[in-house]
Amino acid sequence: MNQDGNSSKSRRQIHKVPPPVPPKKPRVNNDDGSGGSSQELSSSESVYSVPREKLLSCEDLTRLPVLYDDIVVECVFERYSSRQFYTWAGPTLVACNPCRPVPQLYTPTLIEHHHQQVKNGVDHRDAHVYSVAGVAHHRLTHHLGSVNQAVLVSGESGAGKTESARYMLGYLTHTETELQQMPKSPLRGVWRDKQPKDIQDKILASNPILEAFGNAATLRNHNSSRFGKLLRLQYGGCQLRGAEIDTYLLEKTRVTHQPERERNFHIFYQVVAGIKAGVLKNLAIIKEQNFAILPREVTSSDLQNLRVTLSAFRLLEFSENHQQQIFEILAALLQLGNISFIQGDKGNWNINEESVASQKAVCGLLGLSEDHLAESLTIHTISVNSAHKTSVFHKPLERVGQCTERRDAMMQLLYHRLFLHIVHYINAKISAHRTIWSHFIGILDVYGFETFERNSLEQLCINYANERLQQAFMLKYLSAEHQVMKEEGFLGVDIPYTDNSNCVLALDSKISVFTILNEECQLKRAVRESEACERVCKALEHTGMVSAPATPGHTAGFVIRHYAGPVKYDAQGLLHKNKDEVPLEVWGLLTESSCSFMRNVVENSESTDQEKGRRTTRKITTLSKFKSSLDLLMKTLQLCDLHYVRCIKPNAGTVTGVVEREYMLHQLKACGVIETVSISQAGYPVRISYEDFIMRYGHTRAGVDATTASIAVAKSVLSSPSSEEVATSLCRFGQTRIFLSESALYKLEEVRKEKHRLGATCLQKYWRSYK
Ligand code: AOV
Ligand code: MG
Repeated sequence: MNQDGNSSKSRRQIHKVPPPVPPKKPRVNNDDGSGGSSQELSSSESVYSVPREKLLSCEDLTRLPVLYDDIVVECVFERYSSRQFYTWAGPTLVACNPCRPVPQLYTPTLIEHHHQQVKNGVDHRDAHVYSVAGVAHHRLTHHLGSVNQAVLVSGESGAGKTESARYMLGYLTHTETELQQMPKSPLRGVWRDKQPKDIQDKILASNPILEAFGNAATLRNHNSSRFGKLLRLQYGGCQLRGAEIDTYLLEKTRVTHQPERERNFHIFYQVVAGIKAGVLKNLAIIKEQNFAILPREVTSSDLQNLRVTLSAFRLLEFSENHQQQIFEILAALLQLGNISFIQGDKGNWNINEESVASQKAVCGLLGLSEDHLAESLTIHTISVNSAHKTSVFHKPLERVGQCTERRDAMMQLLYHRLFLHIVHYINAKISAHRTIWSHFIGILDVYGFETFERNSLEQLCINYANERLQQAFMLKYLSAEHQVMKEEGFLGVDIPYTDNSNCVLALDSKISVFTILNEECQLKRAVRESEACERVCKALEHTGMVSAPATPGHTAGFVIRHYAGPVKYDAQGLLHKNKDEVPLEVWGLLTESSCSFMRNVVENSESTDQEKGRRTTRKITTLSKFKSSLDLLMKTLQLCDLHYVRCIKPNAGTVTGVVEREYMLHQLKACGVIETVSISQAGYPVRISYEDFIMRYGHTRAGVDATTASIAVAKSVLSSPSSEEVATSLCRFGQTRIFLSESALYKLEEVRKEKHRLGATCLQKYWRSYK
């Protein structure tokens, strides 16, 4: 019963005609936000049939009259130029980074405005990140859909994921406050907490702490998240009861190695700023000291941010003593980075005289003996098991690289464990007891797709995570949508979309990049990274997803064809990082510390045997750990209604005022927005069977089947006075189900409420009068 075959056909035909190619030059947007210079905008002639005013007023890309790629991007572009940073693509929100503060976009009045829009089920909700949070909240509190909700925020580095997540959290906690001011409902009474405001403040305070410890200035983003995060807001009834934070893959190598022109984690600069200003004391650091692990200057904003971190610590009930202990570990890390080595008479390595002061400071701060520290960093301990006893031999390390590797392993271990300790402590303060919450709204903010000049294991993991999320998006949204439409006989056509499952398979299936790199790490022999990469290329070339780098030789590695573009991964360091071994000697040193806080931080319960320095037969690699945590995340997401925010950067450098159209189009394509637009133009968020429809909105009559009865009811409620037919924008009748737009649903619900009010006896009369 396809009532609309024609219009869908014509839409597709439009798709097949190649559009005129728009000019490729980047455009400069005027800073006054007036929409760029008018001469430049005249190039919108390439948009032939869609006038600029129409593009500007188009809040939803799926409602564009013509669906050429360049018109979609033109629309986003024009809106951006006139400071309309948000646009819908069906249910997905496209959020463009304004690259400048726009406080007027995030006011309590606007929160209230969007809250009302969601509550009233208005037809066209204004495009805003508040609206996404609003819908998630509304579905959760009204038990529509699968109840648990998750908002997936994605986009390249610097596109605005963390900011979007922050604004959504702002919305959800604000709305909560509003609710609390409402008169007590019976349900709310049951769940009422003593101090709900307190829990909100605590959840909000977790942000600055995690950003201080987990974010750093990179070339692409001055506040780049170097870890992934899922924040789950726990709800009991309608009330926010607590929250829990999961973190993924902190980029701990940054503690010891910072890419050129990038910084270490913010917190280190905050510590130094704090010592200089006398805010932090007794950390065995003198004000003039310089640190090897801190490239780039400490700035005045580091001191301001330290104050924010400190007040967040207080809000989350980190005691003064606890804070001091945390800062002591950070100070010890700064000093450890200054320890260098010098060769002795017998070819052995010792701690350099120049760094003896740092050595002393580290030992004082961490409760270690100076000799033991020096030994652990420069001497290899070999234990040999014979029939009766275990003999231990000591052998000085031969190369200075081995000593610095030890030192770096120790620093990375300590920092990573400190980070986990802080997350754990925060969770203990903000999470609600399982008995008082039933559902959650998750906000997922993971690092965006990354491609640098040199890419290593970190990028491999990050890009893999993005592939998995992209796949979930494709599977859950695009292909499902496509399938449904086809089954219901609306489109009867294939809309091609980029399926990235081959790439995911090449990365993580039985014979894949991951398994080969993991196998190489199990081998007893010395690491041969370039050979491992060659193996990867040979074994996977046939997939078309993996290839050898174009210029072999010194640039060993492999190239992966990701959905967002090809990325070359360097062989160097790949297996070493994947093995992620903590040398036995370092483990022995730390666990024998006289500082119980440090011991607790290091020996947390999640450590594997291997991490505890014990010998195990099978090594657990970084890749396998990361894959398991992602599998778990995907499982969690499967139980949720998913909402998508796609963040887009106007230019690669996140520079204010520069808009590169081609670059935007690339992102819109890579994250599936272009495809979403073509598929979801049909935009019917609600699809229910005729049986369910008639049960809910009508009444069964003898001799009339559910389909006929449903169509009659739908027509009576939804058709305009002048016509018998229902507008296809409101509703379509499929083979098995009825497809409703949001406004149609709203109208039907209104009538249903009325029906209940009037009572079943008046029903007949009611329907007649409605006609
Ligand atoms: P990311 O989270 O997507 O990158 P951020 O959310 O940190 O990116 O945004 C990068 C910068 O862009 C911010 O520090 C702001 O200066 C600016 N920005 C982003 N969104 C907005 C907004 N809505 N209004 C004003 N300015 C904004 V990364 O974490 O690097 O992948 O690892
Ligand atoms: Mg971020």
